[in-house]
Amino acid sequence: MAHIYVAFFAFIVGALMGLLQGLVRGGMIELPSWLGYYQILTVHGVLLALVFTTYFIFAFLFAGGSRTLGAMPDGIRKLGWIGFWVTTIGTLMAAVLILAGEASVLYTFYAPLAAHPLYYVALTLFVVGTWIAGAAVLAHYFGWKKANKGQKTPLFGFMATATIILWIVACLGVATTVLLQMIPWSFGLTDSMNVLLSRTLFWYFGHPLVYFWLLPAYMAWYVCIPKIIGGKLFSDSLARLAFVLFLLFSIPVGFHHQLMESGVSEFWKFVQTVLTFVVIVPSLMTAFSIFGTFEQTSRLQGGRGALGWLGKLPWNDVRFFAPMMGMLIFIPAGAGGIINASYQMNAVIHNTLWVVGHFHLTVGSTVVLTFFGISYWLIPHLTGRKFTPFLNRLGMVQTWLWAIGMFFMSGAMHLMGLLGAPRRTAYTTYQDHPTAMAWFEGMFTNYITVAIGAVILTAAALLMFYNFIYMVWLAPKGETEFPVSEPSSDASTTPAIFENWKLWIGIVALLILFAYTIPVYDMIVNAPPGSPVFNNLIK
Ligand code: HAS
Repeated sequence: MAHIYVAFFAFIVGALMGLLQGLVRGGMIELPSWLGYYQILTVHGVLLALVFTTYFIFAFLFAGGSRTLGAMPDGIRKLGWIGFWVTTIGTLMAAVLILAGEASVLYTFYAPLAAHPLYYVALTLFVVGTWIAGAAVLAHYFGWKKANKGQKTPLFGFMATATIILWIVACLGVATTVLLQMIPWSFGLTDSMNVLLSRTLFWYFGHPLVYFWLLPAYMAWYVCIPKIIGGKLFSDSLARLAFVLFLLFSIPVGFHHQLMESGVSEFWKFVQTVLTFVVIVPSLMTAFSIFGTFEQTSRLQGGRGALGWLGKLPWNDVRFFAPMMGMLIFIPAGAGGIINASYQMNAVIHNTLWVVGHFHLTVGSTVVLTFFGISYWLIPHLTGRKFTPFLNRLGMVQTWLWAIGMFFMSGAMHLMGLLGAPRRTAYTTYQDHPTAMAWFEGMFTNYITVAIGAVILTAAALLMFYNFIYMVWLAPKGETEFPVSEPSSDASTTPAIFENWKLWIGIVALLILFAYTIPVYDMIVNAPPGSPVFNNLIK
């Protein structure tokens, strides 16, 4: 619950900043002089994409671990608390600096934009805190494994372990650039830095970061949804294989965020693009598994014909409906990702609003709607309250509002991006504001449409925040189930090799060395003159 409190507090502040941004870009309001556009964009991105997600994920992993592996031993629980406090100190420091206007560097904090040096210390604490909390998740799982030698581990624990290993390996990149480049540079110990290397280390982390968000949503799809719809998971082995593939292939692909970066040779971009297309496969396997689960379950309940089984799904149960809406949205969102990863098409969409549309569909809809769906049973489960029909109705309305708001906002962002609307700009730097706005005048290619979507989304966010308050303090006392599905028939035949973590970590290391050693060596040896500090650039 401690994680959930921080998550939802960050959520509501971050969401309100999103509203301000939509209205500013729609030309409907002007920010007061003491509040910068990049400052609110940074608050929005950091609070929603980093703080809300990370805290929610740890809440889910800890709760699910206790549910499936047994109560956490005291020592491990203490480790979890230490992780929580270190992360929270980092979060508070970062929040104060952003609000003070000392770190308006957006959630990607690209050099040569510079924040206050303490901001990088705050980020370090954030990452170290999550590592400590992650160590607690791993210790719980490996403790269970030791005590139950030879037995197959519960699927939830297996998936949580893959997610945390992915996170720890991914963070090595961002930790390297922050500790070795940004901290010395921002404290004035070095007077320039290798920006290309820093961006490369960031994206080594930045892409697996999106799977750190996605995998817990997939855990709910694989482990909880089958139970909610009254069935069993289609295949235990297929689910484990998908997570192993994510672990292997989600890291050596960061160059697909740098396809337009001149300092990386086309060969290495090609290699990492191929690997990007490999990491699409486990998502396609997931789609297959989920369809399989839906169809198998519904047919057992009497669903007939090619599509008749659809009618058997519990459409009016928000615990199913919210994640299901996320799944549906992931179909176009994933297709958008495949477009982004295709070199020539990336040249069309890179640095445009299309990318912002893409991540509002992926993390902002697929992942977040799934997290809302989880909240509707996880929070009452933890607070000892009931999942009431009233809460279900509120949840259904909230899900529809979120999906409709996102349709307008993200739809308009995609179209405007295709027409060349740039991302991340308040139009103050390179064109007269009204002239720039006049480029986009269509019904769906308009900043007004983005703003309308943002207003509907804010209504959805406020309702979600009310639902959170209801679930914590107002709902009647009682019990709510933490749904965990039984594995279906093939569970006993799940190959033992999936539990061989040393093997998977070894392969991860080899793939990373293959994809990064030569290009990183090139960047260091042929480094261009370093970039000076531009800390006044965006104030
Ligand atoms: Fe992405 C940029 C490529 C997935 C997030 N991405 C971003 C950024 C973010 C982000 C935040 O190649 C911006 C970063 C920045 O600030 O600059 N992305 C991909 C690819 C995938 C992908 C290939 N992205 C995600 C996910 C994210 C996310 C997931 C967050 C959670 N992305 C890119 C690229 C860029 C990029 C380039 C850089 C662009 C640039 O130039 O700057 C793939 O993983 C997508 C695979 C997904 C699928 C969909 C499978 C569908 C499923 C649902 C099935 C539905 C069912 C329901 C079962 C193939 C699993 C049926 C139900 C019934 C009832 C019918």
